[in-house]
Amino acid sequence: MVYPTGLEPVTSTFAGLRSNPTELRVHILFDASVVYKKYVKVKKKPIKKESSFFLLKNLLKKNIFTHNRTIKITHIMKQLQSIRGNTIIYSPESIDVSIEQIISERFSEEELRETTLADLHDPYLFCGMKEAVTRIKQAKENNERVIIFGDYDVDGVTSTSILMHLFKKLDFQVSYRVPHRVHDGYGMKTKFIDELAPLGVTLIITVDCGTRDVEVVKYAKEHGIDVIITDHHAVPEVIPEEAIAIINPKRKDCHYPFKDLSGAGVAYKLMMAVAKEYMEETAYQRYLQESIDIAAIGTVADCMILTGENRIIVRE
Ligand SMILES: [Mn+2]
Repeated sequence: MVYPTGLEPVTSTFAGLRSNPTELRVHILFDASVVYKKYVKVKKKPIKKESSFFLLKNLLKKNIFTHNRTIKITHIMKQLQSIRGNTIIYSPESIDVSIEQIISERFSEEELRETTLADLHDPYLFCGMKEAVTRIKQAKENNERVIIFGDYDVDGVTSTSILMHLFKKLDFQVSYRVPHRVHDGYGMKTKFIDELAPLGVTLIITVDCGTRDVEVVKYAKEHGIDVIITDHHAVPEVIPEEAIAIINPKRKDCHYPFKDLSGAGVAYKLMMAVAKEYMEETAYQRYLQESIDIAAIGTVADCMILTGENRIIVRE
């Protein structure tokens, strides 16, 4: 199904949907807020304090979005819910019908196929995975100081913790750096290199960020620090070629079969590849199962679509 720009399916709230009907409310409001944001962006209007739902209603009145699906949302709302302020109340008898309806409209059979941990793709399908693992093993051999550089949001923090946990378990000399949302902002900065180089750090592994940090990676290299990037954000024209590896499913030259992993999902894939090097099969499988909860939190918090590998991560 093709959606108009800005109305892509927002599906994370489907987790636990069947058991918890209140999820539908969240879901519809979330859809409305996507429309709202898009509208504000397109029209460059200042954000008013109206609820996103009323805004959606106004938008529909103005016929700005005439796509079938938007109309369907209002249809569902009218049919099943009464509206009081920002709260939508719907009749419990008809809820299952609407959930089925939404799910069948939004997903193909294949996307909803039941899958298990064994269905996770081989991490080596990622461009750069081999180079990353080789460099990480070298860091272990030389007892180098390694930094996991993360992000301040839930996806960034869970990504950081996935690799921190593994590296500590494997006895690396490892620590982490998560930027401050207000004081530092998103992504790597040269000031972090100035901070980390004197501490003898020789390897930085980014999680949930780094794909755009061309200058910083160059600067790091000049200061004796290698950088491995793991990220899931959009890939710009110019990428930090001087990085040891750029593991990002959105790279055009990366043929990894699932493009919609969260930062935590990508960190989990690197964890899989590194853990495999140091663990027996049983211990490895147990470790994958133990750490998948953290990846699930990052996946849901970053509002990733719940199909393919994301579905496995969240279900398991
Ligand atoms: Mn993220």
